[in-house]
Amino acid sequence: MSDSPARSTLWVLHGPNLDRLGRREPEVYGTATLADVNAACAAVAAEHGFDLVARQSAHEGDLIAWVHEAGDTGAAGLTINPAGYTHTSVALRDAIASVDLPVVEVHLSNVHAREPFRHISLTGAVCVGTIAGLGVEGYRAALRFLATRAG
Ligand code: DHK
Repeated sequence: MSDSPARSTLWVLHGPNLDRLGRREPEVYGTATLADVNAACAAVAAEHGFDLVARQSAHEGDLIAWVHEAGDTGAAGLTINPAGYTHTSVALRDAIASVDLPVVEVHLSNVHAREPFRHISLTGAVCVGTIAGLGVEGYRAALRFLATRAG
């Protein structure tokens, strides 16, 4: 895992409150910590010969800048859990649409089985696809898909 971009990188971006995984509503989000999620992603990336760049922020502008950076540095693909911004952020959606980069949206929980406001994703429509409800396995599946697609 690395925090600086290089060629042959896969990226994973985590939105607000995901730094609290493991102790945040574990009945909804599970018991894996963010470090566990990133380790699982790094393992899948390494299996396929990629470095992983993993970052988390509660700030919309950080996520937007990192989407641009992933695109501008030639990343092979990006997995993003925009968390609450999924349902609110036109700006993050526009950032994803602005880069020439395959992006997969992941949610730990099955957002479709939750409150109606979580049924709408502004960001999902500009992603290659969305995985929801599979917990950490959803990140692994997204990384595998992006690595295979790039390879
Ligand atoms: C994470 C969040 O923080 C919520 O705001 C989303 C998503 C769902 C998840 O399931 O990973 O609604």
